[in-house]
Amino acid sequence: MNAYLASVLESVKAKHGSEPEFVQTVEEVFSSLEPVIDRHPEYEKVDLLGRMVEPERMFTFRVVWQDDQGAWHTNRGWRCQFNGAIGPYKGGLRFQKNVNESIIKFLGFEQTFKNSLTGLPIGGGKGGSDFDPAGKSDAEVMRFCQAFMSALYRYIGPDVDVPAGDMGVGGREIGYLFGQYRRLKGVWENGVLTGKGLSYGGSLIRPEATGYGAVYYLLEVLKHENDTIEGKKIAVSGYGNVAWGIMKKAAELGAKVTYFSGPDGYVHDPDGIITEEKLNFILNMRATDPMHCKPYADKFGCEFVAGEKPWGMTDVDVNMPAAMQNDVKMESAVKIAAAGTKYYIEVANMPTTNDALNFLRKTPGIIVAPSKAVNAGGVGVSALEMAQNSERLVWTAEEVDAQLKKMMQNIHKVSAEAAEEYGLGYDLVAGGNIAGFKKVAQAMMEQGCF
Ligand code: 2IT
Repeated sequence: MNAYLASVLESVKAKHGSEPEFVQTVEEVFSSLEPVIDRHPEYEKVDLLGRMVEPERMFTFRVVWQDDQGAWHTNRGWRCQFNGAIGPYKGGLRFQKNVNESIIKFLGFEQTFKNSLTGLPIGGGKGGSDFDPAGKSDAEVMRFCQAFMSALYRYIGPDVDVPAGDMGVGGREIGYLFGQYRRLKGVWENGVLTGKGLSYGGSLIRPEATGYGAVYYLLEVLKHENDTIEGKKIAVSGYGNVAWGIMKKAAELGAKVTYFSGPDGYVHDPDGIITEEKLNFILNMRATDPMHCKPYADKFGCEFVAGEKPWGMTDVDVNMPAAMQNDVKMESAVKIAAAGTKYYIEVANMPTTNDALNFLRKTPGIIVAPSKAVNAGGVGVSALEMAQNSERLVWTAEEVDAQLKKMMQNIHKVSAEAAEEYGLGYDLVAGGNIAGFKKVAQAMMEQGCF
């Protein structure tokens, strides 16, 4: 690694010893930037990387709410406004028990480059809370969301910072958050949040966008390899909104998801999750039981393997980790390499540990695509939702879907071209990092020191 990159990385490690996820993501992005930093000595002169690893602003707040029994609870809330050089901060809110500052910061850093890759004017941000949605009543979720927004509303806005959903935050939570924002501000500014319901400014295809976008990106990879999607078998992890979108689009295009997983283990359905009945069962299972996917196996009479992950199967063509960070560790990567499955398409944010990712990238015959490119269709359609809100217009599902597809084709293209430009061959991981970085770097340089 070039000396400047290494010195910034060292200082990140020294400053963030207790934030392993954040250090991991900085290390991952930096590992692709050496040729860019060598070609642009002007970046070192103004310490551009030292600036880039420091969020422009990040705050922590208290969120106090009352449960249905009248007991009071105090949670921590965060919003990280990581980089606003190319547009208003944009990124989701994650409500999950294990959320902490390191996780919010890693997601905000990733989001900056991902949002840049969409080609749309959105900066990087992320937020969330250590609130645990499991087992909470609807009224409790509403009171929590109202308390969360009461702390956050002064610091966001359609031209300032536009939160959305992430794990634990779906349409219901966005509705309560927006209701409270409107109540407190007394204005109709629905461009302040994305992932809204259709009745108050949501976009068609937003719920499907991340999963559909991932499959559109896969199509581009297959095209590059003179391959097609028909008949392909896919293993995904997770069964949330994103995995569901992958299942739906894959089925529509003649492929099928045959493995998926939950925290309790994995399900193998050799017929594929391709019928409306199965897809709807997944949606409902997610809404009612986010911790167990076994009910699917019970209902449709297929195999369930408790406590295991769906990696390293010899009867799939594509692996798509779509559950959470660091889901695929070295042990799983070794199994995937042994199975020789050609396409490794990351979907969740940072689903692979750095050692496992580097191992897979070096394994001959495996093509690795990085999540910050593959899952960018979600936030990309969020930006299209913002555009519709500011135009006071509603686009048809066909229009949004066509734009999403074009966006994913372009993300693949600029990634492949960036890798090519630096003599790296068809390296989508390095290409995605470089292409995402270049636009943010240029905007920061042109805007002067900040
Ligand atoms: O990780 C992500 O890109 C998201 N959770 C979506 C963010 C957004 O603003 O739609």
